[in-house]
Amino acid sequence: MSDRTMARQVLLLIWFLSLSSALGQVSYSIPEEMAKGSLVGNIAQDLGLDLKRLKSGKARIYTGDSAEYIELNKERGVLLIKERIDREALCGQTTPCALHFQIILENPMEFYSVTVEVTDVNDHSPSFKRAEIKFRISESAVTGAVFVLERAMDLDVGINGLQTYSLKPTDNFALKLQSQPDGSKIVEMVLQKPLDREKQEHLSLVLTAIDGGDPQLSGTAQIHITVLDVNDNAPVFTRKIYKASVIENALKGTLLTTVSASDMDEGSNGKINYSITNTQDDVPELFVINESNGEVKITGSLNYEKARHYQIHVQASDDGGLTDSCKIDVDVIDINDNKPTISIMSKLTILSEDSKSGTVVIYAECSRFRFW
Ligand SMILES: [Ca+2]
Ligand SMILES: [Ca+2]
Ligand SMILES: [Ca+2]
Ligand SMILES: [Ca+2]
Repeated sequence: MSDRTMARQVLLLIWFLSLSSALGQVSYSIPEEMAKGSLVGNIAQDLGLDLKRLKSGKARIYTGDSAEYIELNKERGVLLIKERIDREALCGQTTPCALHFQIILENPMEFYSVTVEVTDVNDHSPSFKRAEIKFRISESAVTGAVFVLERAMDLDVGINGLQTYSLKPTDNFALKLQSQPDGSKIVEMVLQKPLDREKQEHLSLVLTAIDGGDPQLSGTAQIHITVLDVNDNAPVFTRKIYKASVIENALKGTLLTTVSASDMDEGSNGKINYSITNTQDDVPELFVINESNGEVKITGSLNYEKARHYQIHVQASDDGGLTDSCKIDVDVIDINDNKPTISIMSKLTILSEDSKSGTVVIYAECSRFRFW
């Protein structure tokens, strides 16, 4: 930064007070972080002192107990940066930030008050203490539900300090900022669109904090949301009607068919139990279902002659009590398992010698037990 540019930035105020010794006051304004040796101000000119007087008066800076950031160059009659000034270290969030010191001369004793205002430079980005914020939110959370987010910090002040936030993406959540009396903001996100664990179990959002410097600086925090399951899906059978056929002499334990249902929920909300729900017939005695894998097996003796068809009603239920049902149409296949029986309907008790050829001796009916 050239001296001329510097001079333009310097705000100068001089008051001379009529005391026994000529007491004056001068103020400068400089940005923080100027390099060592940079010009603060032409103190000799601004106080109306010549360089000889500075030397003869052994002009020096008196800061009391505070650190000396600024030095007096008596040869040039100027104040220079002695130590880099960090406004944040010097004043924190206090504004304005200024250095106060005296310039003391002897023979005769004179002293002048000097105030150097240190203005802020946007040399800090807003930042979050935690780079990751985690939430576990139920998929049943209602629209309008509010979740408090973390605030960011920006060590700079004024326009260089934290100004606002943004949240992306905005598919499910919207950002809500609430201004506080102290100027800070409560940062929240509000559920806009219900979550659905079955569609998206994990969401990632980025919260960005932005300051008002030129150029703007920003800091981000990742928001990780795990969507917790609720039992909002019932089991669904792959088919409403299953068909099966079985020979009537099938052994106990023979696999008839396997039914299958699925449930989009997680854990016990999606764990399916199968059961046979017939109550009015002998299906429960003849068939059994494996409650976890849906295998339907023969557990009793079938008999084509007794029943040729069964309808098994099966229910799938999750641990939350949601259900679906299906039926199995079972055809029993006939096996030739009945020996013919002969019933003698009538017989002639006396067979005469002269019976004509062709006389019916025995009328027999041959039948198999059939029910048609
Ligand atoms: Ca700063
Ligand atoms: Ca800043
Ligand atoms: Ca379920
Ligand atoms: Ca669910």
